Amino acid sequence: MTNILIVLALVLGVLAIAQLARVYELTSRLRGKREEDISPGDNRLNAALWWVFMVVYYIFFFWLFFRYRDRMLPISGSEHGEALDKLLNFNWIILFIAFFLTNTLLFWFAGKYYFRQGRRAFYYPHNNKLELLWTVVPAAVLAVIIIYGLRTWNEITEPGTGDMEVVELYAKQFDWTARYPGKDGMLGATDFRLINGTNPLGVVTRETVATRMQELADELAEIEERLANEVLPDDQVAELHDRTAYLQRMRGRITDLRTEMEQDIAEKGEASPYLAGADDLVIKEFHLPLRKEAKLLIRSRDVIHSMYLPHMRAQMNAVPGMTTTFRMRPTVSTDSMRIVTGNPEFNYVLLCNKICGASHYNMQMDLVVESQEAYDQWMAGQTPFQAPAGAEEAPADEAAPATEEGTATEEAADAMAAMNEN
Ligand SMILES: [Cu+2]
Repeated sequence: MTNILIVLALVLGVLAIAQLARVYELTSRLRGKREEDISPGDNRLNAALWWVFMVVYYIFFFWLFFRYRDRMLPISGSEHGEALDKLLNFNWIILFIAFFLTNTLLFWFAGKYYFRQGRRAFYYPHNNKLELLWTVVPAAVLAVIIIYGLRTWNEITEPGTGDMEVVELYAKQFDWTARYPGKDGMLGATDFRLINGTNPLGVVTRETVATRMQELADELAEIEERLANEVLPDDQVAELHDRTAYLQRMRGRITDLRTEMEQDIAEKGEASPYLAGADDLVIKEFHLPLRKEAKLLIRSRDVIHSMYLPHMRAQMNAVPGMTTTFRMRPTVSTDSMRIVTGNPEFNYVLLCNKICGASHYNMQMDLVVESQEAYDQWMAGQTPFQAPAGAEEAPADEAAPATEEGTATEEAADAMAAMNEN
């Protein structure tokens, strides 16, 4: 109700102003004054208003600047972030100078050189010195900004050496998953064809390959049975045949993948990435040790996302089909940042910074930066992707243990053979 009243008041207000303007116009016409006649008083008033506008504009600018200062990001939580902040502040100083210089000139000229009867404009068509000045100075300033920016960027994106904490950040619509290399310090190979409910990142191990084969075989057998025993409408039969063809293609590709895997294992032995996946940690938590260099490997399952850690001043696109990287060294722990910001609830947050779909806004994960000891303790409490043989809880129920792999494959082959006869 109040809203309707406000809208009504606004509409009536606009109408009243329009009517007043009309009355003013009519009275001036009655007084024999033409609409386009502008008195020297009008000109003086407008010129003075330019000055007033400038002052109000600057006051408002500073008010906004100080009023919303606390909404800015706190100090950087990472080493390279300090260099980036310095670069940004340097740019701000230049921007402020250019802003005040150009705006003051704009208002000054408009306020000072207004129209006066009988006063002729000064004819000043060209000045080489001035042209040179306003070309060379901005060019030099831009060159400094670009060189300084490139140098900072090169330092940030250097590959880095020495001991680094490797973490994979996997983006999909609409969440993040982290993967740690586990005890062997090596991330396992991945393939998107192996993605299923228990293997969200498609980690390739002998077990996950066997599981996926079994899944395909099961579905093929189920379709086979339906086609044999049920009376179905034609379009559904066609659909099931399409599905069968797809599943068979998929099985062929995973068979290729298995061959590739076995060859790699035969060549490299323990160093093969296909043997490194079982102890990986695939988790919905993101921790980093304080002051240790971290190498983030960023991947995406579906569309382009962006790994964004605003408090760390870190951002990198997550592009399907490739791995992008970002190297950084956290220098402020979560606990310290809570003191710095005066917010006991503060958490570093990993956001998606590409509009990637309907729930993009909610695609986030907390980052905990803690001491090496706390980090090691947290890490020790995590369950590997595939619990070692003999462990109580197997993360993937259907995953056939390595020893039974032969059986699973045989079953799959049987099912396929049955399908192929169709
Ligand atoms: Cu996203």
